[in-house]
Amino acid sequence: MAIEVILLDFWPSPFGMRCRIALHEKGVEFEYKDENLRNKSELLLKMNPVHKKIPVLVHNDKPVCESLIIVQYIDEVWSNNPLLPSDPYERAQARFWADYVEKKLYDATRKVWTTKGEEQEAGKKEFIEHLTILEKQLGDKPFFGGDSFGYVDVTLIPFYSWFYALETEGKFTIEESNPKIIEWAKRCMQRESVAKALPDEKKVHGFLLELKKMLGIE
Ligand code: GS8
Repeated sequence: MAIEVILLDFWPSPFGMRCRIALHEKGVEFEYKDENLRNKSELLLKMNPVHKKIPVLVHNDKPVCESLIIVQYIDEVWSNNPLLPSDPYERAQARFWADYVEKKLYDATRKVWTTKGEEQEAGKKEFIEHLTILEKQLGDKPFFGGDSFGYVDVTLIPFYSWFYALETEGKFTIEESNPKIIEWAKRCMQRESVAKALPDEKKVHGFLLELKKMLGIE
């Protein structure tokens, strides 16, 4: 019988991590395939011919692409341990904040590690501004959706595995500006689904240094 669930992924990808966390949360068994993005597999090109990017969830031979769409799909197919709230208004709010993370955070992280001097300072400022807005939204709740771990947490927590690399490259400390985000991240890390899905922060930093070399960034 064909493997029911395959995840085409790349280990340092925050987008891939979202899908891993969601699958772990649901207790879904899956085959994990780590792609070489410089030499993409036939399967990846076939399953995501439009963007040719990971992550791709292949469910019964049918692909689902784009991490946030994949997480929502997982939540709908395996309905145990729901990630999105059932109330339509609450769902809309969760989607709004996931969309905020999506639109703002990745680009800001890139500015922190691909630039230097004034540009890097501006990148750090931007990144912290986004985290501060998210921190306000979190407030005193344990998780973004309240008492239980959910969709916005899944969307944001993968970036935590990049914090050490960003802090080292950017020479700053996120805890100084955003202590509540760090507390929240540590809380998320206590979940098996998250701890299993996120790579070691030093390994991510090593990867980033390699990437910088490859891109010719000093
Ligand atoms: C982003 C996926 C992506 O950038 C999502 O799934 O949420 N919006 C998409 N994937 C990257 C690796 S992570 O940086 C990728 O597959 N890049 C390969 C390429 O661009 O050739």
